[in-house]
Amino acid sequence: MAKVFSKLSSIVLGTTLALSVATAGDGELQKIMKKRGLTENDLIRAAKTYTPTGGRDEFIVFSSGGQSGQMIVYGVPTMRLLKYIAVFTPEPWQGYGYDEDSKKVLRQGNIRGREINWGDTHHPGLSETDGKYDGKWLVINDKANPRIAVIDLEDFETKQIVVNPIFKSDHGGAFFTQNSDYILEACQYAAPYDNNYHPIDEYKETYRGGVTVWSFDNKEGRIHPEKSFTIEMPPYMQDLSDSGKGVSDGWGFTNSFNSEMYTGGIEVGMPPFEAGCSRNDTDFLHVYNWKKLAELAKDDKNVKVVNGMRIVPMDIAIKNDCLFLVPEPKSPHGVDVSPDGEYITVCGKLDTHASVYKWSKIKKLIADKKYAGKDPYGIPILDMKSALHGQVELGLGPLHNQYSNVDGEIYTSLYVDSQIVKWNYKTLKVLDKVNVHYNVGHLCGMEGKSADPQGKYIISLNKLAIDRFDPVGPLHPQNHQLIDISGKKMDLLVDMPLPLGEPHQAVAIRASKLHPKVRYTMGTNTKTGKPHIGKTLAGQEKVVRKGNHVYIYGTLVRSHINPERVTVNKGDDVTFYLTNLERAQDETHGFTVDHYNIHGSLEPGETIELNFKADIEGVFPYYCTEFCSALHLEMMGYLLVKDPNKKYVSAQKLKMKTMSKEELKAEYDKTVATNSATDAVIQSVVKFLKENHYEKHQVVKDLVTDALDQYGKIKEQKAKSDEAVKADDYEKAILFENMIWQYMVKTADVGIRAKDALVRLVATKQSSAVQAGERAFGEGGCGGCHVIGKVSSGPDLTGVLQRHENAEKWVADFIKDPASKYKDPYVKGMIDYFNLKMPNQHMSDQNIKDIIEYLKWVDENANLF
Ligand code: CUK
Ligand code: CUA
Repeated sequence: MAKVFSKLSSIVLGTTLALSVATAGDGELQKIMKKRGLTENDLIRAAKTYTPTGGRDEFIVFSSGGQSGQMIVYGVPTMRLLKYIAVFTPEPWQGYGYDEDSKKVLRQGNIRGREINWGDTHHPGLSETDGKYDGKWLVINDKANPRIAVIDLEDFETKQIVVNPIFKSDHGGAFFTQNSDYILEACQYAAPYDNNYHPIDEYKETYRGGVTVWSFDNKEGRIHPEKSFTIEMPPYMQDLSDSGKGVSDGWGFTNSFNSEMYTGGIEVGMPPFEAGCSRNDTDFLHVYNWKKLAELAKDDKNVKVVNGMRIVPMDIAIKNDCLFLVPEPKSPHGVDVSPDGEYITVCGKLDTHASVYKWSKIKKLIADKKYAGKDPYGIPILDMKSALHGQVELGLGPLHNQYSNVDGEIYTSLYVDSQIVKWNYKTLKVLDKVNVHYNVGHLCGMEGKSADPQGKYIISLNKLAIDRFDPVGPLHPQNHQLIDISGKKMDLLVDMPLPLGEPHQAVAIRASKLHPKVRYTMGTNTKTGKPHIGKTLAGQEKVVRKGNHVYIYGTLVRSHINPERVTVNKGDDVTFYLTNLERAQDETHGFTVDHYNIHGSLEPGETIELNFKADIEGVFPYYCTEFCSALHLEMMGYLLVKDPNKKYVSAQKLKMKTMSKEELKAEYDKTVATNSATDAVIQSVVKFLKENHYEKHQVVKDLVTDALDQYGKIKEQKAKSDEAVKADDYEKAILFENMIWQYMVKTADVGIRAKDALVRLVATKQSSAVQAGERAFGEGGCGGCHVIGKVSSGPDLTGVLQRHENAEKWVADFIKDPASKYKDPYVKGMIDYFNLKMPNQHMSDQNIKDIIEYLKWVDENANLF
């Protein structure tokens, strides 16, 4: 323990700003380039994406996780993975699907009573205000099991899953309307709305497509199924959709790829779907007035209800001028509305063109009731030519579009050509193309589908990785490629393999728009945001038995679980209510009972519920599964399950040698002495913090609150220790003194972090030369011998510029060529004292100049070290 203490005090006293990064001078850079075969362009690309440790990203991307049923969060431009968000699939790290409250969310996704534990996520959508991302909510669809999930961007947790009760699959969702009043979800594979069998020969009569318009409360972040409705549509296999915005707000646009209403049947001698679905030259873009339909749907007269879903039948929609069809080149895929809502670009997978429709033209055709005809269901068809602004030849397999901040600029993915095309949807001119690897699906622009696209980057969401990465077996990762679009030519910067599923669409938002919390109000059920019924505060821990059900109200805080022993009978139902008492940032605890297939993740302030039946007899350790502190391994306890019908014979007690009373007393004294020395260190930190008015800086204040929180627990332990001493039980007293030491270490740990942060804040501002100097000091290896504010294996450099005449030059010369001064009596004395010679670090003149600036800054702030 004494050793740990001395290490601790040296950390406290030696608090420095030293950095430790490898050196990289000019010559070094050339060497690395040669060795790694890098070009100058590679270096420029690296500089555009590399972010030094501690740096942040400008944009945050939410990518679908494809068949993983999850979402993937990463940063741009670094392409660093930040999180997987559990959505439709159990995810043990987050406890999702392993604790009761998250299970409730997951089970909202049951379909016809069946638990479904995966999803095929395709299209994430960010909530909008005036068509701009507001950073509040994230939604995503599941194509396989038609569902929409809502994720709260305050904590990145899934809060709601809503099943579409009439669709059998969905695809064209989830798309927010421009003020997030509704979320559009289009059907994919047409099927009967009810759950009954209908022969496929009755496809045209009984199979249906459609678009569900989910009512969303943007304040509360929940979908309200009872206020939602579905627009009945023909079984044309609706595909991608987009909601209008700006001038086209109130309308929705949905593609389709089987206006042939082909029904396949290889086994009965018919050509496969792929042939039959692309027989016609055109399919239909569905254009519908969801806003007007939402009003109509409120009246029971206008709806029929199937499986609880309010459906507006086609004839009602037609009668009220709310549903139209516009021909589009066959088997299209993406449809994307421009930032102002005036242009609607449709890409046909089988057509080399992109077709740009103009909203004002469509609107006029509707107003003038100028129809080119009607489909078999009586839906008016608008004339394609009259609705088009124009078509542009882009290349093979155009799929999806994104917009940038430049007026008219649009980016389109070419699946077959494996290219991205930059073009202008107003002038209909192609501007640039770049190759990607390989077979791109969606693109992700920075807020690129909002009313306020940011430009800067486009991410190519590639389907295949083929030869891009080290082989990992026949199943390859996906590949997201970051492209710089700030220049005239696009420039592919970097690849990122995604090893989780096949992401379809991703959406990006400025990081500055997100404000996630770091802790919950104590005892929160994070899935509801309300106080948890099992909320337990320190001192309230208890075990309650009700019949065969045992309820444990426990707490977790560094580094113990309370209670540490629980005994139940075989066959009992067991409920653990656990609360994480921490307030400190990032102090999550995990919890499991071995063998019982449960796991919880407790973020600071969170309460969770874990349920299981203690159906096997034995001894089951339980423990914290996050390495939360130095004593994390000790954060454990035992669940003992005994069979009430069994007689247990007690084992022979081993005679163990125990310590004498004198030995115990000596150990007690030693422990107390260590504690008071540790306390002195803490007090020195506290003094520093107070003198420098830590309370003026919120970041530091939070850290000090965390530290004092730990320190405040000492009093109670001290009372227990003193009580044990009074009762002559030194063994117990030592244990309580050890507990005190634990709290002190935790206090000091956070206290030092607070001090470091405060030094940064109160020191005079560093000029760029000082910063460069500090970096050079660290990277040049100076910190190996010199610790600012402390004599280490070399002299303290505080005040070094006062120690010599014409000191700036003296120090500069010395760094440049130390050997030239080895004979200088002062230097010689130092060499003898430290038994070390200052080595030549081959610093550039610029580095040396900067270091001198840094040393001046050190002197200015000498009182802080
Ligand atoms: S889809 Cu996958 S590449 Cu579901 Cu948006 Cu086009
Ligand atoms: Cu808490 Cu490990």
